[in-house]
Amino acid sequence: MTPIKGPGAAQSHDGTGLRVAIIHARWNEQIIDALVSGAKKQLLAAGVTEENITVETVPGSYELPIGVQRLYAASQVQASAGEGISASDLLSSSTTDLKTTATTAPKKAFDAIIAIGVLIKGATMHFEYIADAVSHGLMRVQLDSGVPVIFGLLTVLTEEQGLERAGLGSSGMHNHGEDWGSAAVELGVKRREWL
Ligand code: DLZ
Repeated sequence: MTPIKGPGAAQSHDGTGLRVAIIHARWNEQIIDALVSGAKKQLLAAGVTEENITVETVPGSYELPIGVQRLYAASQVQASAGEGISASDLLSSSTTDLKTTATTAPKKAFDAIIAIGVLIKGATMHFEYIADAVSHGLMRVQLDSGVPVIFGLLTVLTEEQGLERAGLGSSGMHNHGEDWGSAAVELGVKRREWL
């Protein structure tokens, strides 16, 4: 029986030819690593090739919106210039530099970007401010740019809640990163159809 909570019955989408970026914060590394692995596993299972998956990091979740924006804009410049570029170059180069960077990777703009972070509530208001800013920032980037940005931000009250949602707890909860990988493929495919 399909559970009430969650995205309903599983849909199958062919990710062949899609190019997807995963950008993740480095805070709360154990949980992050499992979520990134789960997302990547689903991308590969849907037919996205290893060379079409770019993984990049930022220090904390607060940096996710600018990271997504830069990665996507740079990949668009690269695509229009007919060039390839490495993930670290994408984040470190200016737009002008990117036009002359040597080719190392596939040449199309990203079809979807998964932003992954784990915010754990502390004793101050930090959590609320960052969660609000990142949520709005990611939505703004996806609507301004038109590229699907998958919301992989866990906002949990305890470390245990984060571990559970990364499939590392004792309750048997699944790894939410897998859902995000599937969502990226679905949105990448549907976005092409909606053009
Ligand atoms: C500062 C901070 C704190 C307190 N907690 C987290 C967290 O739980 N998860 C996370 O991803 N990042 C955290 N950060 C770092 C901020 O996101 C950001 O990197 C710094 O404030 C620098 O802009």
